[in-house]
Amino acid sequence: MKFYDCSTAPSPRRARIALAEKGLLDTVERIEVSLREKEQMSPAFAAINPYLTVPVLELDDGTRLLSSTGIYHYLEAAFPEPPLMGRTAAERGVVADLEWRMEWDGFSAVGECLRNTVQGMAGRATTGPDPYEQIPELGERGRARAQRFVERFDALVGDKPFLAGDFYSIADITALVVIDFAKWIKIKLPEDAANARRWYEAVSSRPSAAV
Ligand SMILES: N[C@@H](CCC(=O)N[C@@H](CS)C(=O)NCC(=O)O)C(=O)O
Repeated sequence: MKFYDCSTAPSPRRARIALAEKGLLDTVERIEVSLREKEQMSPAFAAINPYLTVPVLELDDGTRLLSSTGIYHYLEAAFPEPPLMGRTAAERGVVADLEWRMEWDGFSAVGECLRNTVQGMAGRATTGPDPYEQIPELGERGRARAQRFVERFDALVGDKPFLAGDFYSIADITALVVIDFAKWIKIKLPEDAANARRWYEAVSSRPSAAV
């Protein structure tokens, strides 16, 4: 398999962690796409992913998976052990609910703030080929949403070892990446968020978190 990666960007980190948890990271050919150099906008990369984003996982039969979600689903189906999306039907539903929350309340909030405020993203307020202008109010709204996300995260974890319960899942992966991504806009877990901090310590000390 070929893995189109960017070592500094949050979304490919989600796929990298999942690959590492499945014990597959060393088996894929990794191709670094420099977002700093705008390599994702090149015609060569557009032929690989017309949405101009990383990660991309290219399977041995040539099928290309163009999102973290697609990659999570493929890995879980093709390499079921260890499970990352729940073991029972109910757990799978709970993980999917949490994963959506992490995407929407977390990832999209931080991205909304960053893309609408950082000067280098002027005219690039969304990913992809369309040149949307920044809207400063959306930057402020994204910051407020991201702040609420970190403040509510402690209650979401509660006294459970992991977000979905007693097992590690893609929801933990996405949440870890979101919380590290939020530092880019200077938003951190509150000092007194004991559950969230205990969870963060546990998930970020797994070997997969450092890949
Ligand atoms: N939800 C998508 C998001 C992919 C995405 O937005 N990736 C960013 C890096 S974190 C990207 O490729 N950005 C390209 C750009 O900014 O032009 C996924 O997880 O695959």
